[in-house]
Amino acid sequence: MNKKVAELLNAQVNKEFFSAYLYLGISKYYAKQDLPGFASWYKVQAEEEQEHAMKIYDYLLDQDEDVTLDKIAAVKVDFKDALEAAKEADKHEHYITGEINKIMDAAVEDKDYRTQLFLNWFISEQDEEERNSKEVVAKIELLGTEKKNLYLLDKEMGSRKG
Ligand code: OFO
Repeated sequence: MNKKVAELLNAQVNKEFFSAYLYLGISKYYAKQDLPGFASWYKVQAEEEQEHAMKIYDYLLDQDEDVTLDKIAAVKVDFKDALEAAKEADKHEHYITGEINKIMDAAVEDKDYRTQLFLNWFISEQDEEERNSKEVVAKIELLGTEKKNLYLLDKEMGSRKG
């Protein structure tokens, strides 16, 4: 594998673990706001992000590449309101999509067809994740951030299993 592609994939392992950490912080915020459904939704999301990190980790090792496990940066664990927390997640998903696209650009440039095939899964996953995070923001915007308004949405959020 080309050095640049391997380095970008390696950095993405850290970014996916950071995403897990970020979502755990958001989950913690909602738990403290007595919104267990929201807390559970973001906790499920945090678990998914760890799976993403491990997918890339396994791919690198399968390709006989090395993996460095870098420090994971601290995340925000407090927000102004439910909307700010949901927007943080939405903004982050757009950032991650950009990072995945950069790896794809490098793989295309290197004619690394195997990595392109591997990354296709992440391209569709990002499409889904952007849609999900945008939907949460839109629903909170519709209902407003008062806790009594978020009560029904909290029940719906809590039904997410994976
Ligand atoms: Fe790993 O998909 Fe979100 O960040």
